[in-house]
Amino acid sequence: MVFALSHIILRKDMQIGKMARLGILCFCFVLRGADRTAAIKVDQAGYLPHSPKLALVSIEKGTAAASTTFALRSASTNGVVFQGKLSAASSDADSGDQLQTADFTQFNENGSFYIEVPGLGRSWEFTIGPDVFSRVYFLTMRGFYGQRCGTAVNLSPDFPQYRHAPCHLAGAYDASSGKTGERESARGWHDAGDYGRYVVNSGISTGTLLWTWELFGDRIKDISLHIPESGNGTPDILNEIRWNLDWMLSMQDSDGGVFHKQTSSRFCQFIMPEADQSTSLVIGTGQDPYKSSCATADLAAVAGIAARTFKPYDAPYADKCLRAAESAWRWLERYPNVTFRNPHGISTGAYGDAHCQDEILWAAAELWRTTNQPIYAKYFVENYAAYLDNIRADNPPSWSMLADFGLWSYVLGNGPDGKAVDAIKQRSIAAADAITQRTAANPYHVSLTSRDYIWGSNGVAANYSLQLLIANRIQPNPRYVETALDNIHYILGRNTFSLSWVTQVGEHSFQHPHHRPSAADGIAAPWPGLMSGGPNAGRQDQVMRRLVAAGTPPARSYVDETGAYSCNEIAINWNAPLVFTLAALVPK
Ligand code: G3I
Ligand code: 9MR
Ligand code: ZN
Repeated sequence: MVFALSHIILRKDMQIGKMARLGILCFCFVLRGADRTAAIKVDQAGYLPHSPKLALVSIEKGTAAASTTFALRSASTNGVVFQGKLSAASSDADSGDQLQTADFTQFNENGSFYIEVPGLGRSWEFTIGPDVFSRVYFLTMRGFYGQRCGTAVNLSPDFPQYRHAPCHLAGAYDASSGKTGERESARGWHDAGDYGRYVVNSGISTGTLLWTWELFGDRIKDISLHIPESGNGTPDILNEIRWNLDWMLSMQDSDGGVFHKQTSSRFCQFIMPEADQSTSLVIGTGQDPYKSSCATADLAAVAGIAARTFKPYDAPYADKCLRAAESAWRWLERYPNVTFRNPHGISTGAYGDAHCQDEILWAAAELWRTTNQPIYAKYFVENYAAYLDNIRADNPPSWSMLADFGLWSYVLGNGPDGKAVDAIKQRSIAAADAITQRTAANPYHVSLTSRDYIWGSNGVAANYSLQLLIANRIQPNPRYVETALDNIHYILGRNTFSLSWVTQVGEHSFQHPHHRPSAADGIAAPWPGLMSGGPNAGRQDQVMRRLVAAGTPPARSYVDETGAYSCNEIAINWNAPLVFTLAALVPK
């Protein structure tokens, strides 16, 4: 052990959990003499051939001289396959790191490799190949299956230990819904590390996945997710989406409005889903009309997309979605401004959003695209201009801001208003150009600005990639795709912690998500395919405030601890843009 210890360079200030530390120690002990160092940062899934391949090397404080060379070695033979010079150092303001670049773009052979820097150590392993992201796509998309509520879940055959019994089957109306009595509780995805289901967050997540199908279906249509529906003739991504869409549809009241969320009254302990015996309450606004405009518009948009994507596979279901979307729209005509705050006695997530006009714009665009009806086109054309400024280089979509989705959908559907289309295209390209330039200039090659290290910053990074890939549809540009890929490299290990922020991806992935099943199942490793929220300069939980010093640089404001929900929870709206981006990167 002492021998192994001396060969591991773990940054002293790196905040990782005890189990992870032990795991790394044992791992390195087995691989006698291995000297993996967090100072060398690589995408631990890997790199695509014929695309830029950069590793980053941080200069440890107190080190006398920076290294000057690096070697790329084969993971199987340890032989050197490529050598190069490290770049001059540059400083990264957001992490405080001094970074040198190891550029091995020229090396284009497939295989498994690691980077070695003389005097410093070696990196974790990674792969070069055309399909390096296929398994990550599979795992992250299958992560949604693991979040299924209302049914037994079992990640066999590859992860048979990860399973839970049917959960949250008891539903009832909360008084805030204006109704009483028992109420269905069926299907849907657990939102995050908690077991709530929230229509607003389901909206962007499900919409993003439906767009994944629409934009990249040719790449993913044959990828089996090993879910109960696999093989039924419908692509698995749509099968998985439907599980949540069914729940969203069930949240629609008979007047067309949609209740905001279905959760227990407060967050449960860290127990398995089936052990949470609390009632899943349908929660409303507490006063007439009880449903919220954001939730209703989110359902209108998502069911509006589903009405076209499910049509070839299940026409009656597509019709059902369309009727739901249209009745939601009619409700919004009467109630465009009903916002949501947690009613008395409810303390689960609020997903409170003071502005629902952006969600309504999105619904209009999707309903126009599906139906071609003038009523939706008219609404869009009369309202889009106020949102043009929303398409910027520092404002990717988020659960509370869906205007971009509306604007882009209108363009992707070849909207007839030339003036609108030109303006949206122009903004989208200008923003994508600026994101691309900024990312290239950022020492970590991540699109995040200093102000983007908020709750769910990894989701922000993934949504920058989504924004870039949409721009690439509008005006193809390989630099947009490369930049989208840069954010994936950041998420999968090319970051200050050298940590892959997707569970069970890479040799050095985070271990302690704020995720109840991962903490309660008695298995050391977390459930696979889930992305951490990531650094959050806001430090909005007690564990972060205890373990991450005030004044810590934003990109370093992270700790791999279960209790640190403001930086280490997982959530469906963060996994979704990751899935979207990965789908663009898997081979056709
Ligand atoms: O946008 C502002 C930014 O302008 C400002 O500079 C920054 C400073 O802290 O704050 C940013 O807002 C943050 C916002 O997230 C960004 O989306 C808020 O501080 C922060 O409180 C807010 O956090 C939300 C969190 O719930 C608390 O309400 C997260 O977005 C949201 O993802 C998260 O969602 C929770 C659900 O409530 C419950 N289920 C789990 C889920 C994930 O943690
Ligand atoms: O587990 C909850 C997580 O899903 C939420 O994002 C977070 C913020 O709302 O709250 C978590 O629950 C904590 C609660 O807010 C305070 N007591 C401890 C709970 C578990 O850590
Ligand atoms: Zn459940």
